[in-house]
Amino acid sequence: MLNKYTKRRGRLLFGAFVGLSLALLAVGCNSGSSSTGSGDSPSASGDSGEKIKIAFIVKQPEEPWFQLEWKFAEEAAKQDGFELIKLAATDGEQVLPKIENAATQGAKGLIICSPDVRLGTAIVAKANQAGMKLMSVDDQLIDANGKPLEVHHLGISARKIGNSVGDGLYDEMTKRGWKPEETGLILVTREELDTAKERTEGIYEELTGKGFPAANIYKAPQKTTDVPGGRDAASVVLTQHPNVKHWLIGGMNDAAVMGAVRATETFNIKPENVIGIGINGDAALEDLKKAQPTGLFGSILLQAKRHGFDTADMMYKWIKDGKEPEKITYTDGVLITRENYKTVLKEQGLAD
Ligand code: FCA
Repeated sequence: MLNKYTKRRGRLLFGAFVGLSLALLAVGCNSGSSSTGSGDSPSASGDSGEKIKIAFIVKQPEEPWFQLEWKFAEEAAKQDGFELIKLAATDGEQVLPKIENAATQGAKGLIICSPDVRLGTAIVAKANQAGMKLMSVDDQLIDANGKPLEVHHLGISARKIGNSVGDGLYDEMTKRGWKPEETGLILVTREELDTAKERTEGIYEELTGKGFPAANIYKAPQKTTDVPGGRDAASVVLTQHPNVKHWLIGGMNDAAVMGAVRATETFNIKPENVIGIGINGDAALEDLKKAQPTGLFGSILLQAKRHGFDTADMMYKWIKDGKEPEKITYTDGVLITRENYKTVLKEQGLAD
């Protein structure tokens, strides 16, 4: 009887010891995590002790613009102490699997520039299902009816930036003394993407508003949004209009305009008869740096840092402190040419 009692008490004591040890171990783990210096708390990271993870999915990883966005998002990761998961989804089919991949890796937030914005509803559903906060960057997500979704977004003031391109083209055309009736505009378009449509409409309205003849504006729809896509689209226009004396070129970004400039070279049109102004300030730099001027006159330099660093930093604060980002943020840009690009890049912290 005494023996039995002692045994039971022994078991109880052993149980209490194990329980206490486990509790101490748990405390130990938690205090260990808060001393990692990452600044994340167990509630912020979801499970105790892990760094917050944020996924950044881009549609064209080969485009310098998206490399810059990633670079600046990395800077935010370093500053804030979160882990950045960089993923590329180059076509619509890759989008949902890449989001799943991010979720499996433990991402608590997702920033996306989708190769197909019409997947908006599915992207929102997938992010919700995975418990990830969601922001779109550059290209706004839309629903099945083409209506923008209420997803936190950071993009460019597309129409205004298009207006700046139109303004720059008109200004340079006037400086060169070209007659509008002897000048054509190749407008490389991508109308299925809203931000692209707004940009090229902005170019169109600015030029026609200044008196440039609408009849001399030739739309060149691009099949792919890269340099070859711009080149092929422009080649069609150049073939159809061999008698135009001078050419202006505009499009949704540098790649589109660079492609069109390359096409004018193939058609043996002299650079002094071509004024191309891009958007982004990325691929265009290649031409601006060349010793001899090409038809690429300039580009509207966008604020890649705000698109990469700010989105990632906003996402981090949203996850960690529950601080919701602005619903919509629009950024603007500034014209760079051979004359000013070095100074402007330096001012913006983008010089090599
Ligand atoms: C779109 C374009 C990019 C860049 C960005 C701001 O995503 O494809 O080149 O202009 O908007």
